[in-house]
Amino acid sequence: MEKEARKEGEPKTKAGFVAIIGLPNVGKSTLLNQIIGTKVSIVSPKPQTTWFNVKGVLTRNNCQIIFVDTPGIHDAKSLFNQLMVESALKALQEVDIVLWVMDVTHRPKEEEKILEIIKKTNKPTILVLNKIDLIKKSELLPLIDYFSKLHEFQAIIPISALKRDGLELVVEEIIKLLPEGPFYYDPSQITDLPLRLLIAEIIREKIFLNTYQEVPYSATVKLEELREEPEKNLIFVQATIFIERESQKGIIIGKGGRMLKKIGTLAREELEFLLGKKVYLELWVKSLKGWKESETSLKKVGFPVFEKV
Ligand SMILES: Nc1nc2c(ncn2[C@@H]2O[C@H](COP(=O)(O)OP(=O)(O)OP(=O)(O)O)[C@@H](O)[C@H]2O)c(=O)[nH]1
Ligand SMILES: [Mg+2]
Repeated sequence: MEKEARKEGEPKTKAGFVAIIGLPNVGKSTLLNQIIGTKVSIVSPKPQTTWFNVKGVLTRNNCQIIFVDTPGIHDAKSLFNQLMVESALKALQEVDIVLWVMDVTHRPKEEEKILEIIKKTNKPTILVLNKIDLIKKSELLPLIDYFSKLHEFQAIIPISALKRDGLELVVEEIIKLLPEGPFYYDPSQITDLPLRLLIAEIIREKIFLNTYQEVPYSATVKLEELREEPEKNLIFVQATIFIERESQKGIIIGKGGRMLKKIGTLAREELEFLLGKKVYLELWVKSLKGWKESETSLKKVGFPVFEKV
């Protein structure tokens, strides 16, 4: 997060980091993608979809907002889940502004758990009440009233990330709070996620969307190869899906290979859209017992545990 000093005579710019914080499944990644205008962080109806911090950059005129999407904060028992929550808390420490996203269909008491952590940071915080498309307008005012009494927020903004309702207000409020300073990223850059990791994440999203119970939480994707084949006019992608138990192989591969084919087709279609080229996607499935249980094995499966915020 090093800044270069602004040179004399250059127009004044504003730039800063914003952590998107909240419980799992409240719509943090959806909000980021909708604001940025493209998918940089994967989304699913299941909690704990996001496993590490993902940055999305919005540059508009003389302002640059760097959003840090984080894993949902939850009661973490395993090392893996602790790493997830730690990265969210780390983001909270390092940013200029906090965007607390909550789900209006949850009980307010449930959501309130996050507030203690936010209060401790002492940073300007905007509360975003998400998923207002799911409730009646009359239910909204009491919620705003309830939360406004709990803490002095810079703003409380009801939105529907899914329907793109209220997003402009969120951006405007953040811009008001941005510190003066030079841009951190080239305005053409929209994420810090390396392409290899983004591709692996897109494949993981398809697993998350198509498998159930413990399977989506036991599977991770490592990109093994990414190369252009100009003579065939396509991009060759090879990835390994690591699962925790041999018995899960059957589920990921499916009867007659149908599940793997479905995951592969959905991922390939999205990758072709993303890369603007035909993609040949080859997926392998391997079991690696306890891949979530040590930092060494997490590194082996390509999980970015050692990445800085
Ligand atoms: N109806 C409705 N659904 C939404 C809205 N925003 C997000 N969702 C849905 O909520 C689910 C969770 O969205 P995510 O963006 O993955 O939530 P998250 O907070 O990033 O979740 P984790 O990464 O697991 O912490 C998905 O099914 C989204 O489509 C919204 O405004 N309205
Ligand atoms: Mg997420």
